[in-house]
This record gives sequence, structure tokens and C-alpha cells, in this order.
Amino acid sequence: MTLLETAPTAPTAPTAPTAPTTQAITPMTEEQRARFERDGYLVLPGVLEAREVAYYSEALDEVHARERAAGRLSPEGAMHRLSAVAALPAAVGLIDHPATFPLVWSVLGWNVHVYHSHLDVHPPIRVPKPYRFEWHQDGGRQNREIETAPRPRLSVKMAYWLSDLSRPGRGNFKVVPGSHLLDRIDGPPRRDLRWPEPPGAVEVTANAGDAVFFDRRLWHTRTDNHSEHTRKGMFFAYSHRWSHNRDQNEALLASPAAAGFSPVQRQLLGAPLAAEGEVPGDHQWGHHPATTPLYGHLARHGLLDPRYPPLRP
Ligand SMILES: O=C(O)CCC(=O)C(=O)O
Repeated sequence: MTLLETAPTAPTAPTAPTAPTTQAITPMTEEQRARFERDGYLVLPGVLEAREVAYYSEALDEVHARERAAGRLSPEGAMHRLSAVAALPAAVGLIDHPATFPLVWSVLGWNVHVYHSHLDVHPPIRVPKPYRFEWHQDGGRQNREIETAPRPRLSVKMAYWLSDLSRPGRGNFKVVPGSHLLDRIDGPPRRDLRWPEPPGAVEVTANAGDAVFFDRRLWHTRTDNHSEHTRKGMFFAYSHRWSHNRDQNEALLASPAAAGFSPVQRQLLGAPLAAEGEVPGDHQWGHHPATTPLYGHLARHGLLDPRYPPLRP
């Protein structure tokens, strides 16, 4: 299976996934790269077709129902489930989706994996919620332990929207455009103390089927959903394979659901790739492009680029 084909039917799949496509692979354009470097994010309209939105949305509802039955939702019925594909094998088609994945390798190169992912469902908030200042950059301790300024990008994230966020107030993703080069913003001494929103903050509006691609350093926050619509999204963060995976995919990769995953999907999910005689740690380090599926895929399609170090053949 190549990158251009989507995932096989997974055990929890409610309907058939996207049919294989033969569309050309388009790397990030110069214009997209310039905007991404300037703003720290890109809104990608209509990357999922209506049938894909229906498929992933229905599959997400099943996980939400399962989590509800297990008593794992928040008091308002919200779900934030880590390790997206382990929780929902049907979501595998999103990790190397032909409409979005080229942006990931265009920025990070071929030695990448999905290091962190989550499935999110946020119903309307019916009762007042205690205030919490949720503005952050991704990466946790990376923001304390790396000493350069600005800190390096290290990872990027793709957020797929499966509900209508075309108006503010629906639990939209909120960002400060261009803030990815700021190592700090003003915030309260404690997160439960009310604090003004950062200057320039905007709620990103999007339709179901749109995605937002962002630099982990972009200052961003989820907002409360005060609409009548349940907010639904799936998030996949990519980093280099030499940085540690936060997702837990071991059981998934050993399960029958993984049998149909493509080599690139297996790479992205952190499967051991070292061939006989190759040291696993060296492989993650990027010493073995010949047995790294994404390298092979890009090489076969003439998409390695001697001018860009992460994609240098
Ligand atoms: O759910 C959102 O809108 C924001 C998610 C977020 O903060 C993140 O992915 O780091």
C-alpha cells in the first residue's frame, strides 16, 4: 500500500473509508511555507470530503459512547482521549492523509513519527465552568529545558475539524498569529486567576472537513463551547523519531487491526523498523533511510530535496 491509499477498514469502522486516490502528491508550496513561517499556522479548507467527515465523525461518536460507558468523560460530557489511533484504529487514515501529510514532511523531513495525538469531543457547556488560563505552547518541558531563544520548532500538529466551527463561540481553537517566535506571553501567576486575553488573539473559524496545521510553539488555547453544537476534532502531533513518543501504540501495533496499516503508517505509529543487523536506536536516529518507509516513498516520487536538510537524499 502506498501513501496515496487510505486505511483499510478497521474493526470499529462504521462505514467504508475513503477510496484509494491517485491524486498527485503536492509538497508545501513556497507561499504556504512563507505564511507558516510568518503566522505559525495554516488553515487548510476542505481537506476532508463530506463522506470522510461522516466516517470519522461517526467513528469518533463510538469512542465517545465507549468512554461515557466507562465513566471517563468530564462532568460536561467532554472527551480528550490520548493515543488517537490506539483508541480508534479507523483514524489511521488521517495520519498520512494525502491532503495534509505532505505539509508535515515538507517541514520536518522523512525521519518522523506521530509522537502525540488525541480525540476530542466537547459538548456545549450548560453550567458555568471555573475559569482557567489555558494558553500554552505545546511540548511541555521542552519550554523549560531548552535554552535557546526562540526555542526550536521540534514538532508540528494537524487538527482536523469534524464539526461546524464556522462561527466563534463553538469551542474554537484560539491562537495568537505570529506568536511561535515568542518564548513567553503575559499570564496570571496561577491558572485559576482571571487574566486578559493575549493581544492579537483570534478564534480560528473552520468548517467540518477543514484542518489547521500549526507549529507547536504557537501560543494557543481551546475555548469553551457556548453554542448548541458539539465540537469534534482529531489532533495529530508529529516530531522527529529521535524524540520520544508520548503515544502508547504497542498493543495496537501487535493487534489484528494493524495488519492492514501501510509501512509509512507503521513508521508514523512508532513500529520498530530496524532490519536484521540494524540497531533500533540507530534507526530512530535516522541512520537507515533505506529501511525507513517514508524515505523510500519520497525517494520513489522524486520528493527528496537536496536544498532542504531534513529532506536531503
Ligand atoms: O482543542 C483545542 O482547540 C486546542 C488543542 C490544544 O491545545 C492542543 O492541541 O495543544
